[in-house]
Amino acid sequence: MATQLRIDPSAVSADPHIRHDWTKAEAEALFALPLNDLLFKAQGLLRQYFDPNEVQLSTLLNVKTGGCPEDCGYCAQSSRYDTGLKAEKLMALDEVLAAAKAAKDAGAGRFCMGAAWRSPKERDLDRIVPMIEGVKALGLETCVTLGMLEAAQAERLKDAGLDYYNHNLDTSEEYYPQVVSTRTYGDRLETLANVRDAGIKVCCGGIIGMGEGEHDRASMLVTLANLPQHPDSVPINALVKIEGTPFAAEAKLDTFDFVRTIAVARVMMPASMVRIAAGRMEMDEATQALCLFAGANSIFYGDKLLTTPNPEGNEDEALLDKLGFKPMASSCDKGSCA
Ligand code: SAM
Ligand code: DTB
Ligand code: SF4
Repeated sequence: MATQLRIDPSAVSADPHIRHDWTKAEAEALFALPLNDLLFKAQGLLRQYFDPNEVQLSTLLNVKTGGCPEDCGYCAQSSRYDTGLKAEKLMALDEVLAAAKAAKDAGAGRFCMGAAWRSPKERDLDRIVPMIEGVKALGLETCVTLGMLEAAQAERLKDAGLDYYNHNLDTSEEYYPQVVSTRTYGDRLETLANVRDAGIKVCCGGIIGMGEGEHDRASMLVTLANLPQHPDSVPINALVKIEGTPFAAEAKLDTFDFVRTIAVARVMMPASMVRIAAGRMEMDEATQALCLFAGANSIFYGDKLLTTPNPEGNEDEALLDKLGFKPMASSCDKGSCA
């Protein structure tokens, strides 16, 4: 469990709030609550498990851009869609470490490296391992998202000192065929199991605003919460509409649907970090403040996500300052990430 938890981690399994037997009806009932009742519940749980005035800051870097063979219908990097993105080679180690150092200097606690791969090859991992080691040596928590992972590959990343692996469910199992056809929901769950079994912390969430219904959002959160362990990090992405992809013309997501998804995630996985992931460029300050009240306690920090813009660091700093939030210390600062 994250070192930032307020309660004794050994007490977590005996904790009635940490459940793995959620039903879809229960999750849908949470979504259906009057907003104030849902927010009150979520904020109360946030306060039991975390300092409510701390926000975890993760910086993203796309170390391998574009040219991906997968057909994920939301993605700028799929070679199946003409999104205007130019494919690039895997970045050089020194460039990655320079970006990580800049992120650390700007106040990030975690550095997440993404690659537009279906799954990494061994020779890819030969290049990723020194990146993990180098970023960790800078005193940052490390996260990578490289696609599907075999058990032995997960072990190799664990040995390199990797803290988190990001692999999202993206949506509900029912809606999933509308989004991706080149890998199954079962493939995703298998990767998550390989990561968990290797002892790497799991970062897993999804995307809201791809035409799914509230029952799909509820269903995805049930799958996440009923995993053998709650993911340590739960990124909730608002779809960033990418020209050329099948979801480019999707209707605008209602703000409160996003806020409710954050709040239900907080209620169902109270000891996990819940992140306002992609989509903050479209959110005004009040919406972001509401998400933070609804139980979110993590953001992507830095002016770029993978291929699309994110608010500038100084804008985020100003907003967090105005709201009285402090950056959460990374486990490295507390001496447990060496
Ligand atoms: N290729 C790897 C994979 O698919 O696992 C790693 C990178 S992938 C881009 C990571 C996650 O980012 C996706 O699973 C999806 O949830 C999220 N994502 C990608 N494009 C997005 C978009 N346009 N809007 C919102 N979230 C997006
Ligand atoms: C996650 O859940 N969201 C991040 C990260 N994990 C890798 C990615 C967001 C991508 C947004 C679209 C883009 O920049 O291409
Ligand atoms: Fe490739 Fe990942 Fe984008 Fe899917 S989400 S197309 S696997 S980069």
